[in-house]
Amino acid sequence: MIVSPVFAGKRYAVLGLARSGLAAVATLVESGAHVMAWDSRDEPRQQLCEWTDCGKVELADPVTADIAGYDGVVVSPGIPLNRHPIAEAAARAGVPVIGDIELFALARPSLPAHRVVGITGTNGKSTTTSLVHHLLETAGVAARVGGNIGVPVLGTAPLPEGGVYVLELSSYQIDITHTLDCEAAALLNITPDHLDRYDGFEAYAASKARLFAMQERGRQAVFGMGDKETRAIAHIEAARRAPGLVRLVDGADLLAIQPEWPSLQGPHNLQNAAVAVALVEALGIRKAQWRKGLRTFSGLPHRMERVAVANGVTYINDSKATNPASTAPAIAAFPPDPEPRIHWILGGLPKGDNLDECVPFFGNIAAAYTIGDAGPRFAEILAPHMRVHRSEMMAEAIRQAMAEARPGDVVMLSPACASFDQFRDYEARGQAFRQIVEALLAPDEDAERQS
Ligand code: UMA
Ligand code: ADP
Repeated sequence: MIVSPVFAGKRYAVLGLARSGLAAVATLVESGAHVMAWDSRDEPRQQLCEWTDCGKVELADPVTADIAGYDGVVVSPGIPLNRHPIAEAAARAGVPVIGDIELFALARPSLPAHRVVGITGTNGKSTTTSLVHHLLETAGVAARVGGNIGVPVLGTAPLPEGGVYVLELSSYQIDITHTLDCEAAALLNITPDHLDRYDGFEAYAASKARLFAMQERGRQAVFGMGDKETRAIAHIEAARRAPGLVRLVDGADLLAIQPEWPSLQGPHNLQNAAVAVALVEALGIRKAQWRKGLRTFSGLPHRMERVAVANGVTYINDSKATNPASTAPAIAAFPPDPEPRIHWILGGLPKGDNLDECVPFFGNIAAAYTIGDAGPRFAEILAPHMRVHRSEMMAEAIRQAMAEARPGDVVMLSPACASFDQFRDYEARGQAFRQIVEALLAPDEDAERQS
C-alpha cells in the first residue's frame, strides 16, 4: 500500500514474513522507514526480494538483535505472543509490539478520506466481512476487504476518497493494534476458541472488547445478541456513548425476508446478515439498497459450500467450521426428513475435549465419520448417540459416507476442529474434500456417459 512518507525516518523490526509481514515490510520500505526483518523459516526470507527492494532491508532476528530506539516491532498475528521470546525482548528494549493493522491505523491520515469498518467475533467474521463489502459495492460505495479474511490490509491498493475499508479482525490482530478508531465496528459472538493463546475464556473475551475501547465515543458499534459475553461488552459500550450509537441485533426483523437470500440460510447467517445490515446502515446505506445486496450475495468457499449433488446425495464442504460452536449451525440446518440424513465427517486438531454445542443436533445425524487427532475422543463421545466409523483419514471417511448415504441425504465435512494435524490450513482441507468427492464420483459419471 502506498502511504506517502508517513514512516520516513522511523525504524521498525518486522517478525514473521508470510502474508501480513511481507506486506508490512513493503509498505514500510516504500514509505522510507529503516526495516529489520526476520522469519524463523528460510523460504519467507528468500521471498522478501520478490516483494520489495530487499537491499533496503536488514535481515536480523529482533529477538537477539539490538532494537533499542526502534519505533516498533511488527509481529505477525500467527506468532504466539504469550510464549514467544519477542515479547520479553521488546519489553526489555522498551519497544512497542504492534501488528500490520496498527501500521495501517498509523498510516490512515496519509490516505484519501475514507472510513473503516472493523468486524470481529468467534464465528461468522469472514461471511459478515464479505457481505458488508458486497452490500457497500451494490450501493455504489467503493470498498475493500482486508485483515483476517486472508488479505493483508497493507497489500491492498488505497481506495479513492469516500471509500470504505472493511476489516475482518481476529483477536490475535486486535491484541497488537492500539489506535484503530473504526467509524463502525461489530462483534458477532464470543464462544471458547484459541484458548492456547489466552489465560482463559475471559481474557479471550477481553481481547475482543478492545476493538470497541479503541473507538472514539461518537462512533457506532453493533453487537449480536446471542451470548452473554457479547451482550456484556455492548452494555459497557452503550454506557459511554450517546443513545443510538450502540445497536444490539438478533435479526428477528429480517426473518421474514431471509428466504430471499440463497447464500445466507440458517440461524447463524441471520445473525451475520443482521450485523452486516446494521453496519451498512451506520454508514448511511438505505433499506432499498441493502435489500438488493442480500439477494445477490454469493457466499464464500468452505462455508456450507455445496460441492456436488450426485445420486440424490448432496456433498457439503464446511471446512471453515473449526470449533464446535461453528459446526452446530451447520448440523442444525438439516433436520430429519423423516429419518436423520447427515453423514457427518468431523475431527482434526481439537480446540477442546467436548462437542457440547453440537449435542442438541445429534438427532440430525445418520452416521459420523471421525478423522484426525480428535477422532478417537470424538468417536467415544458420539458412539452412545449414533453409528460411528473411525475413519481416521478424509478419503476413507468420504468413501464410507458415500457408500452409506441414500437419496435425500447430505455428506458434510464440518470438522469442529483446526486442520493443522493433517492439512496446511482449512482451505487445503476443504480443497481435499472437494477433490476426493469429485474423484470418487467420476467413475459413476463415466459409467453414466457410456450407458
Ligand atoms: N514465524 C516466525 N517465528 C515464530 C512463529 C512464526 O518467524 O516463532 C513466522 C512463520 O514462519 C510465518 C509467519 O511467522 O512465516 C506466520 O505468520 P502468520 O501465521 O500470521 O501468517 P500470515 O500469512 O501473515 O497470516 C495472517 C493471519 N494468520 C493468523 O492469524 C494465524 C491470517 O489469518 C490473515 O488472513 C493474514 O495474516 C492476512 O491478514 C488466518 C488465520 O488462520 C486466516 N487466522 C486465525 C483464524 O481465523 O482462526 C486467527
Ligand atoms: P470466521 O471468519 O469467523 O471463521 P466464517 O464466516 O468463515 O467465520 O464461518 C466459519 C464457519 O462458522 C461456517 O462454516 C459456519 O459453519 C459457522 N458460522 C458462520 N457464521 C456463524 C455465526 N454467526 N455463528 C456461529 N457459527 C457461524
